[in-house]
Amino acid sequence: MQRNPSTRPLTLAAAMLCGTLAPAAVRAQDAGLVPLPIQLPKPMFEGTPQNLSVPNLQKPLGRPRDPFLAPAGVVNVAKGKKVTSSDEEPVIGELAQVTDGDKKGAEGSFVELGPGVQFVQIDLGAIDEIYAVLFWHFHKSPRVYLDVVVQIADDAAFKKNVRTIFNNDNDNSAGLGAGADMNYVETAEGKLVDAKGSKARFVRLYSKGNNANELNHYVEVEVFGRPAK
Ligand SMILES: [Ca+2]
Ligand SMILES: [Ca+2]
Repeated sequence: MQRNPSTRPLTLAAAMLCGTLAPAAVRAQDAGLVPLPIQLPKPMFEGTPQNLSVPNLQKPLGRPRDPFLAPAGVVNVAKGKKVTSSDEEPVIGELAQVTDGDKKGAEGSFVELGPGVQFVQIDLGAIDEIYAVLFWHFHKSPRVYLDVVVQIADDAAFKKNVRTIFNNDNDNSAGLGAGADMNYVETAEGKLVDAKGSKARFVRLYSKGNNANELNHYVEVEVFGRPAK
C-alpha cells in the first residue's frame, strides 16, 4: 500500500485527538494491518456447553473473537489446494473437502478419518508467508478434538524447517512432543492459530480423536498468507 508520509501522520494524530481511533488501532493502521477477510459459517448450535469433562479446557470467550490483524492482501491461500493425509482413504467424504470452501458443517460437508493419531496436510504449492491457520474439525455439536498439533514445514515429508505453531497435547500422547496450548470447544468460528508471518509451503494438522469418539474430522482448513518475497 502506498503511504503519503507528509499527510498520513497528521491524519492519524487528528483522529486520535478526536477520540475516533484507539492507539492500538492507530498503530495497526500505521503498519498497514487490516482484519483477516474471514467468512464464518452459520452456527449449528447455540449457547455454551457446560458439562464437557475435558481437562485443561479453555473457557469460551462468550462473544465473537477479536478481529485478527494481518497485512492487507493476505487471503486464504489454501482454497482448492492439494490435501494429503495419514489416512488416504477416509471413512466418510474425500480429502478434497478440507480445502473446498464448504464450511457449513452438516452431514456431507466433513471428512472422517480413522481412529488414533491422524493428520491432514496441505501443499500451498510455493513458499508463502503465513499469518494464520484457521480450521474447523466439526461444528455440528460442541466437541473437543484431542492432541491438536499444527505444524508448518518447507517439505512434504516434514523433515525440513519444521515449526510447531499450536500443540495442546500436554502429555505427549500423540508422540510429537508435549505442548502448552489449551483444549477448546469446536464452534462455527473455528480455531485460529497465529503463524506470525512464518514462511512455509506445507501445513500439517494432527489430532487424536475427540471427546465423543476416537475418529478425526475436518470441515475445512484455511491458511491466510501471501507469496513470500
Ligand atoms: Ca470443506
Ligand atoms: Ca494428550
